[in-house]
Amino acid sequence: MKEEKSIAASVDADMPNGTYTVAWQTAGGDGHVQKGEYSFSVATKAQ
Ligand SMILES: [Cu+2]
Repeated sequence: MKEEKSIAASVDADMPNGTYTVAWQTAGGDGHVQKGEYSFSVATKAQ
């Protein structure tokens, strides 16, 4: 059975519009480094 886990991080509530890249790194149960990155955009009208 695959065990699902998650990581959460908070960000500022009023981030300026733009594209942000999240670079994450952690280790698996056997100590091997796991890492990756993804991007997301903030685009609110009231700025
Ligand atoms: Cu491994």
